[in-house]
Amino acid sequence: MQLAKLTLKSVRARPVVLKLKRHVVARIAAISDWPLVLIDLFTEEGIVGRSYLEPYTPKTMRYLIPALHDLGEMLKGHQVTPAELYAMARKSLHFVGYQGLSMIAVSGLDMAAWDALAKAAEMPLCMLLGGSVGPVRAYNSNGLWLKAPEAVAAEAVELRDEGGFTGLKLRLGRALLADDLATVAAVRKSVGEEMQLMVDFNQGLDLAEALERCHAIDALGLTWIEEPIVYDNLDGFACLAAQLKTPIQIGENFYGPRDLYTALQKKACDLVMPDFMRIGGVTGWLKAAAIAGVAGVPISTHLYPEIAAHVMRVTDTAHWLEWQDWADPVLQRPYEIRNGMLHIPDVPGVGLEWDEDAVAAHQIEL
Ligand code: SMN
Ligand code: MG
Repeated sequence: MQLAKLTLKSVRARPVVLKLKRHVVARIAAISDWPLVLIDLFTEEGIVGRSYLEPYTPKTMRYLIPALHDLGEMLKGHQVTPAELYAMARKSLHFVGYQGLSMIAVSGLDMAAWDALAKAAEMPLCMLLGGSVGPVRAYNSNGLWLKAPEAVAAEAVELRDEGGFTGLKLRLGRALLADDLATVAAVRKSVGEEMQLMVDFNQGLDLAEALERCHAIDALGLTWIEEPIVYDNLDGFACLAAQLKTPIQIGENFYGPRDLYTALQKKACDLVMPDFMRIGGVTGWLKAAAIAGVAGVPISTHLYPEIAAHVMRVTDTAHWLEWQDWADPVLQRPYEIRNGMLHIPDVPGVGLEWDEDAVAAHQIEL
């Protein structure tokens, strides 16, 4: 079989907003409406590559969508060679800056390009990357926001039973430390000692408060403590990582592989968890995962569970996949979870196809 050459014809990006079943309630923000940018990368050969971006606030789509369309215009006529498209797209935004929305737009384009290429190769993306189709261990991150301890404990049982999960992530950072402690205790009681529990402060604390709170939970056997302080305070993270025995987890705010490299050099964390729209899509992930791999640092994924499952199959130090079903309402075939594992469908590409009726129902005017 020969891998057909593909030529980029155009890029279409559409804004949709979905209602979250369980609202995000974190120290730093509350979210009830979840924005998705649906990307279709059309080729002259008729193959369509698909990806989505989750930019947190619907307004952001006003800037992101024109940027994606501009990249499509610029790259029109170019062969769909993801590593080259990634480099060209980044360079075109060099003077604006490599981070922020520039990287987010490049990441969306990159993921759609890889999907197109895998479809042309008639194999699941994980196989094109040199791996095999198989299960990927996931924790459920669909809820457990800042609610009363008893409500969180009851929801933990619900989330465990959504797919036989062996790991759950709860959010901390309530006004009173005592309420955070009561929540962890209540969840332990409801789901048992065997369950792996991750906690995420969503950058909500200052360093002094983080030291106090992290020490207070350090003996609870938690799998990791995520982002207790603002994401770019690497010196602060290094201070926390040096003092605590629970692993410190960061990475959802790494913009590109070099941020991961810098964090490891500064000993700012024990674990890393890049996000696909910030690390640079599949291309950025592969570069970042190589750095984590040679450093021997376990790497987990942030959001984007479908693309995450494929790359985790070829990631040396693969740790946990973050499961969130938030894009499911616009997918023709949501991924399956069984026994705490995410199952990659054995279809060409990533396996993302839009349910166009659902898209029409949720598309918004910007
Ligand atoms: C998160 C994810 C999605 C929305 C808000 C916060 C969180 C995580 O940081 O790690 O899941
Ligand atoms: Mg987080």
